Amino acid sequence: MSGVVAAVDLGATSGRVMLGYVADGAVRLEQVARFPNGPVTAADGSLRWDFAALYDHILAGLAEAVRREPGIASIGIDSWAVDYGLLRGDELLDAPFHYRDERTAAGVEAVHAVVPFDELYRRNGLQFLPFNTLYQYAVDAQSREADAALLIPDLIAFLLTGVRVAERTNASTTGLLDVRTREWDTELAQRLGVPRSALPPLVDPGASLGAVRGEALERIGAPLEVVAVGSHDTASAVVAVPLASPSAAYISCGTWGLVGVELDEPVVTDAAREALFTNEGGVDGRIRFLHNVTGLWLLTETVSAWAEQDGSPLDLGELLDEASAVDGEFALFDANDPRLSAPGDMPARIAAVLRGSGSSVPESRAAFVRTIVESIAVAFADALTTVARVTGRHLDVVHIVGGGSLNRLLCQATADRSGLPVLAGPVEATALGNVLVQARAHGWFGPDATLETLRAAVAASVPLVRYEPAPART
Ligand code: LRH
Repeated sequence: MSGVVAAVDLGATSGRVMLGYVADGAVRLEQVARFPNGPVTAADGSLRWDFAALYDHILAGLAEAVRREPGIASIGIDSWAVDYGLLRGDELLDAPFHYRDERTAAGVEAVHAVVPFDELYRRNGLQFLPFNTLYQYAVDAQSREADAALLIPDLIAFLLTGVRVAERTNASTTGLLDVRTREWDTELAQRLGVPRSALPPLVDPGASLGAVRGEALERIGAPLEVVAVGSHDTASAVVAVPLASPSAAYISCGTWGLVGVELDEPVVTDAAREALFTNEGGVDGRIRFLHNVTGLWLLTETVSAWAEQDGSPLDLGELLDEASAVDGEFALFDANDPRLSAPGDMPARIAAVLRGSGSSVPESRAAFVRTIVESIAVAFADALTTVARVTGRHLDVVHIVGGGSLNRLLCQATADRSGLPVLAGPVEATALGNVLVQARAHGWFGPDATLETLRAAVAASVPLVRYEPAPART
């Protein structure tokens, strides 16, 4: 069976509108629009998203999608996790905060004073990340005045359809979802003073949310149905990882590198908590048992700081080629050092982290890039060792999907440092997962399609690049 859907896929550095064509068990994407995204500093100094611009790009992209392909069956929306918009009446109160805004430090203290972290982990299964939504609510006075808090994809779905829901995979990143029942933990919310308005009715990927209406309908030009997908981008990406067995791990590599495996049940042991592993909700009730590694953020921020110094753009591809040619010992740093998480002069910060640990700072830009890539690969390899230890799984391959799958240096370094073969691709895993969940909801994969059916479609449609690990270093 065949058809076409539209995917709105928003990452922390860029957004896309794609058409997804499904026919005979295979899938193909066509990019309709791509637009920049990123933190903006508001007049009060806070770090926010330029949501008005983002929404405008989405409407323009969807209008173009309809113009190119009038037969679109539905729209699905996914984005980065944890961030939300507040509504009063039907109005957005303010531009949503960016999760890298530093206000959350006070939120962490406030939450842990009421519910200690080990109890939180047993309830919500989330690794500690200072920006998890519950910490943001704790310092967001406006959230008490709002009559709804909607995560970014749910907010967009609301603006399109008027329907207020919380899609479950992304809701799992708020910290307020019970890791076992996958329902809101209302008792936890009450203890933390989170208003009920922040807990809209939950829906699962595949649910129909209704048709585009009002001003959005005028802009888009067709009353398209909005279908919930794995609206957390990582959940959609994991749908499109062609995992062949439980021994396969994945790294969804974009701004972040999300390193983990798929499980049927959560693991909330002391070992998992201490290893900083999270149990996020996947599509079809699966668990995304993974660790957040600071990923390409380190590279993109470095390159943009250099471009600013030079007053002209830099070609990352060229820099990576030069970095591949650098030999010898590479200085390494902890990619997850919290000093590297806010936007700013990344080369200076990495240099400070290197010096602080007694390492020398590479002199050339090529060597600096090599140090970044190797440091990310070391963090990936460590997370793979840990996931094998904590789950008791033997791993025999790691898939890298997302933008990082095109970074040959990173893929090879990950293979070398983990000792596992790397299968790279698809690059657009997130949009593919978004498209495939919609397609399944329309019945295009038959009545009994599982995630394995969808992954078989990816395997049949996208060539993967294999990187063998180099013989172990001595
Ligand atoms: C990746 C991602 C990740 C979250 C972070 C906020 O885009 O959604 O899974 O931890 O952004």
